[in-house]
Parts: sequence; structure tokens; C-alpha cells
Amino acid sequence: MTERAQGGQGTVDRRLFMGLVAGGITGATVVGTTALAAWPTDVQAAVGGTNPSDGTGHSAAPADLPVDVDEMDAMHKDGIDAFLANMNEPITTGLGGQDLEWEMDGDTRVFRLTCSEVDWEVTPGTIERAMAYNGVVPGPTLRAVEGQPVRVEVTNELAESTTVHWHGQRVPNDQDGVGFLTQDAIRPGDSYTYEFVAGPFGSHMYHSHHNAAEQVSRGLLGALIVEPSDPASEPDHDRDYLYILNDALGGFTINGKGFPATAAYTAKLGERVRFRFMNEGNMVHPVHLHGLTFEVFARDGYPLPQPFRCDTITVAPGERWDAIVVADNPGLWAFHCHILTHAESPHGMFGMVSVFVVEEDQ
Ligand SMILES: [Cu+2]
Repeated sequence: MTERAQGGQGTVDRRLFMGLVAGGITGATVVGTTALAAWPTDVQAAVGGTNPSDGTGHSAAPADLPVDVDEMDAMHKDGIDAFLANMNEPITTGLGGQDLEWEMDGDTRVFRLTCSEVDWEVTPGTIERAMAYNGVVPGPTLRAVEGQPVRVEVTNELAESTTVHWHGQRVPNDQDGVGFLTQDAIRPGDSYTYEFVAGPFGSHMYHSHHNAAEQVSRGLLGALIVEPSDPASEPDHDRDYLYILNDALGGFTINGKGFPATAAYTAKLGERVRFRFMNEGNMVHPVHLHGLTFEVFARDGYPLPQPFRCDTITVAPGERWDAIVVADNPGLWAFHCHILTHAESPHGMFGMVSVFVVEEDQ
């Protein structure tokens, strides 16, 4: 039985880990204080402790190993178990990005958004003070059809002003939602109505354009999906999924949640699954899918002249990429940002990690 040094050895390793985060892998210009904040602070817990290999069936770790292997493995497994449990019953409260109901006023599709501060559970027990549309992060998804008049009534219940920008839409200038450039800001307690004709079609976004580094980072964002007037303009698919990246509120998130509270993506064997990747954060995120292939067919909503295949799609802030995945390989496929400090730590996976589940027919 070997007792390993705790203080000295652990401290050295902790510095090593933090050095990796600060610049060793991704470069200091990419990973800033947000990444450091998202990295588990209690790294030392993973590197100290005594060797538990006493009748457990595991072989004793060599005395110079800096980690407690069983403890580290257990933390990794706990994360996966929590993720799998989340597939059956949500392990956090709150679900964003669901389609918003609308009313028709003649030919016009009418949506209502209310901006307010809410408590948002990013991972189990981690509750952030968010700014949200209709109380959820991401905000509800607005769906319209190319060429259709759209009206969005926005009420501001925040303690500060805001505006809404229709990211990717070719709107009249005075509907573009940039405070004091195209309109007065919407002050606390006030409402504002936007009107435009939806277009071009594709995967677009809406978000604050006032104090945006804070307001968007903290949750004032959502998907704006414009369906083409001719459905043949886009590839056929059986399922349609959002994959919205953000990197401030509660750390690294997909659709407002961090692993293990991220939702799994599911499909039946052989189905064609559409993914809409959107980056509302402040960093680039290369999203990688194991075992399957992206057929990327649109950027920022615009159909590509020639679709291309890849397994890692880099989504820069503000960009949207659309891809079809043919679910032709059954299993549980990791689906994560490949900046590894956005996805894995000594405590296991966290942040921008999900799983694409391809189910075989019964
Ligand atoms: Cu990332």
C-alpha cells in the first residue's frame, strides 16, 4: 500500500492542467477567463488522495502516478451515467429552444417575446442569473415561411434597455434592431413591435443588439427558422435539430445546457437528420461527430453551390451551418466541441458534449 504525496504532487499537476487551459492546447487568444471559470476548480481533488486498491479487484497504481485512477474514472463514469439518465427524465429544470406558438393577423404571423431575468439551471445544481426571452435559454424558436409577413411584439421587463436584431434576415433598415443606429432602445417597462417579411430562408437567429456582450452571453438569443417557400429548396430529412453554442452563461453550453444536462440527439437507423449549428458565443467551436458523416449543405442559410462532407464543422461566432447526417451506423456517438478544454476535464466530460443516439429497429 502506497501513500502518495498530496500537497506537493497535486499542486504541480494542478499548475500543469491550468497551463493547458491557458494556452497549451488552444492558444491564449482563444481561451480566456470564461474557459478558466468553466474548468472545474477543484482539480486537486482528482490528483491527490490515497491508493484505494485494497481488495477492490483493481491493481495498485504505481506510486509515481499523479492521479487516483479509481477516483478519476468514477467521476468520468458519473457524468456519463447522469447524461444517460437525462435521456429518460430531465436532470435540470428548464428547456429552451422549443417552437413558439403564433397567431395570425390576416397574412401576418404574430409572435410575442418578453425579456426578463430568470434563474436558469445549466447543469444539475448550477443555477445562473440569466437574461431570457419568455423565461428560457435559448429563447423559443420562431418559425416563419419565406415571403411571409412577420410581426414580433417585444416587451422589456429587464432592469436595462434592450433591442432585438434579426440575424440573417434582409429586413428594412429601421427593423434591424441596433440601438440608436436604427431605433431607440426599448427601455425597461416598454414594448416595441418589429415587422418584416421573412427571408431569406434558412437557419437564422435573433438576439439582443444592446449591451450584447452581456445580454446575449447571458441568454438573450434564439433561433429564427425560415422555411423555404418551395420545400424542394432544402434536402429531405426526417428530423430537425438545433445545436446552439454559447460560451458564457454557466460556461460552455449546447442549447442552454452543459453536459451532463445536454439533451441527446436521437434517430432511428437509416433516418436523415438535419442539424442546425449556430454560434451565439464569443469563441470558435469545432463540432465533431464520431462514427458518422456531416453532409454540409448551407452556410448562414444560403445553400452551398456544392455540399461537402466532413466530420468536424467549425462554427464561428455569428455563423450558422446546416448539415444532414444519415444515421447509418447504430450506437452511441459522442458529439462535442473539439476544443478539448470546452469538453473534458480531469473530472470527466463537461460543457459542449452531447451524444447522437442511432437506434436500431426493434
Ligand atoms: Cu468549443
